[in-house]
This record gives sequence, C-alpha cells and structure tokens, in this order.
Amino acid sequence: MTIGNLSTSEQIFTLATWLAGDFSNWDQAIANPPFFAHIRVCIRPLPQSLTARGVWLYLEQAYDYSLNTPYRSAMLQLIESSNAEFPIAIANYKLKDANAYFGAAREPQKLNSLTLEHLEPLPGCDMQVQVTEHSFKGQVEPGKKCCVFRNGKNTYLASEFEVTEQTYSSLDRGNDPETDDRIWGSVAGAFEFSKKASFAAEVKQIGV
Ligand code: CYC
Repeated sequence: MTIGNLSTSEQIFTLATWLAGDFSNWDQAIANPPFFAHIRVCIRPLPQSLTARGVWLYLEQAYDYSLNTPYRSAMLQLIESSNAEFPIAIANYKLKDANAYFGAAREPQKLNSLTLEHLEPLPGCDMQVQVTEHSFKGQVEPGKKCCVFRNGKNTYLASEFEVTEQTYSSLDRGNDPETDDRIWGSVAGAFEFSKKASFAAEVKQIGV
C-alpha cells in the first residue's frame, strides 16, 4: 500500500493500525545478545476516546521475561500537525499512577476507566512524523526539550523510529545537554521489532 497519497486523517488511522500490536526483537536479541536484550513493545488502542481529536494508544515496553512489570509505559495521542514536512504529531503522556495499569497492554479492559485526568503531559516530547511511500518515520521534536532524569543524570531524549505494516524500529537515547554525549540507550543501533500480533481491528476511526 502506498500511503503517501492518503489524506492526513487516513494516514493517522493507518499509523495507528500499524502501531497497534505486540512486537518482539527476538531475532536481533538471539543474533547479538550482548547488545540487545529481548524486549517486547505492546501498543493497544484505547477502548474509549479521551478527546475529540486524535487516536489514543497505550504503550508498554518490557523485558520479555517480565511482561507485567514494564520498564516504561506511556499514552500516545496521534494528531494532525500544522507542519507540512511532518503532517502527524505523536504527543506523549505518562500515567500518574502507571503501576496501576501495568499489564493493560494485554488486558485492555483495565484501560476502560482511564480519563485525561489520569495523564501527565510530557512537554517537549512530541514525536514529529513524516510519511514515506511505505513507512512512517518519526523523531523527537527539536530543541533538546524532552528531559529525562535517569541513572542520577539529567539527559534530553534523542529518539527516532520507523514503522511499516509489520515492523517497528526505534532508537532512543538520552544525551548530556551540555556535551551531547550519550548517557543511556543502545550503543549498537536501533532496536528492530517485528509484529507478533495485531490489534488493528480495535482502532476506532475518529476525528483527527
Ligand atoms: C524514553 N522514549 C522515551 C521518551 C519518548 C520515547 C518520547 C521520553 C518520555 C518518557 O520518559 O517516557 C519514545 N515516543 C517514543 C517513540 C514514539 C513515541 C519511539 C513513537 C511511537 O511516541 N526505548 C526503546 C528501546 C528501549 C527504550 C526498546 C531501549 C533503549 O524504543 C528505552 N525510552 C527508553 C527509556 C526511556 C525512554 C529507558 C526513559 C524512560 C525514563 O527513564 O523515564
């Protein structure tokens, strides 16, 4: 499917259906165990809409051996952007009581009662997304504004990803705001995930 010719709202819907799934980097972890742990990324459409605009997805990233205690969870809002080069934006939120929802990516009824009040915006952490012929490519908005305090250090997020119908790759790093040196994140390039289950049928077509 060529996605370049779709309207922006159709592209947002397509991106949501491509992201909605249970992903694994098993092949990469087996080929290069010192550098790549076996990670699962599970992205679930919200059963309800939280706003008039956008498509909402809940995300968990976990070690495969500990699926129900993810090391990161987030709520993603896919929305239209006014930047012609990057027609889609993904706003990132954290959950105020993240632990209460652990496991919900695979038990989505746990998400039924979620409202906007349960979320905390992550300012400066919007992903700006461009559309290629067969993929969506994103990067964190410029300006070193997405602050992540990790391992006792202030860092800013440097992140990029690419999504196709069956694959998801991402490179997340935290860099030093002064020197731009890498403080955390992969030293061996992007994580390469493939889709093991799809939740595309759960994405609702709503106003974008
Ligand atoms: C952090 N990863 C983040 C943050 C964003 C993203 C915005 C900063 C906000 C936060 O703290 O949660 C990434 N957001 C995205 C991406 C999309 C998006 C990619 C497109 C769907 O909307 N990340 C990976 C690897 C793994 C990883 C599998 C190993 C390096 O993709 C880790 N990301 C990771 C970690 C953090 C992070 C450890 C910091 C979380 C923290 O310490 O609070």
